[in-house]
Amino acid sequence: MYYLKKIGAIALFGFAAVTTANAAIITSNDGDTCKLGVDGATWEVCQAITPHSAWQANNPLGRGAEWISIADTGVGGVVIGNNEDEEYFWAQEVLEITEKSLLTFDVWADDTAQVKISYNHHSADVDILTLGNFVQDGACAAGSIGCEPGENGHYEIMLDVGTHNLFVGAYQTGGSVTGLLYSGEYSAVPEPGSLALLGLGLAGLGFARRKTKAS
Ligand SMILES: [Ca+2]
Ligand SMILES: [Ca+2]
Ligand SMILES: [Ca+2]
Repeated sequence: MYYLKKIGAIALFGFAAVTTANAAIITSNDGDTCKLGVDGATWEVCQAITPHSAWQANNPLGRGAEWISIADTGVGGVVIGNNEDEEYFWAQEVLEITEKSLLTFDVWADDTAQVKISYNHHSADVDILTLGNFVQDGACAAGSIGCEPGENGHYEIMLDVGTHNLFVGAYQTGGSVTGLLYSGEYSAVPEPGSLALLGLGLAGLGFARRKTKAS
């Protein structure tokens, strides 16, 4: 019986090591940096804004994300001019990845957004994940990426070890309010080596169970 407990403990330890390493959440509202979408603009702290009633509510997916902007461009704030040629502002997330990880990420924007990711800080090597959607409906873009519930862009991306910059750029195209909301998380993906170790632990547990039953 002691033998069984010992193997069970080893299997549990292996499982915990696989699932908890290198995990983090990413939200809009926790001291993010934003900059205007013009040449030479500098990064500054983004600010929370008052959401429009048509927008996806704050705290989508339960991680505490809130609507942000580079200025008070929410309900009751200033109104920015339309521009389909250039993002009004960008928000940035810096992801320090220490083990190969799966990033899941959801973005809402008024009126729409471009999303891109770069490997290494200030790298010119940028992958554009989504371009702006300039088809408008009653509230911001028609579909993804828009501001209403269900109009989010959704991403599931494997990230190699290193520093990655995730950029979300908001376009103002339909007048009135403008802003961004995003929520995501990343966690380490088990390497084949640790999966094999976990499998061995579980196999050992099953063997010990059978042995206990027989005796
Ligand atoms: Ca953040
Ligand atoms: Ca819409
Ligand atoms: Ca707008």
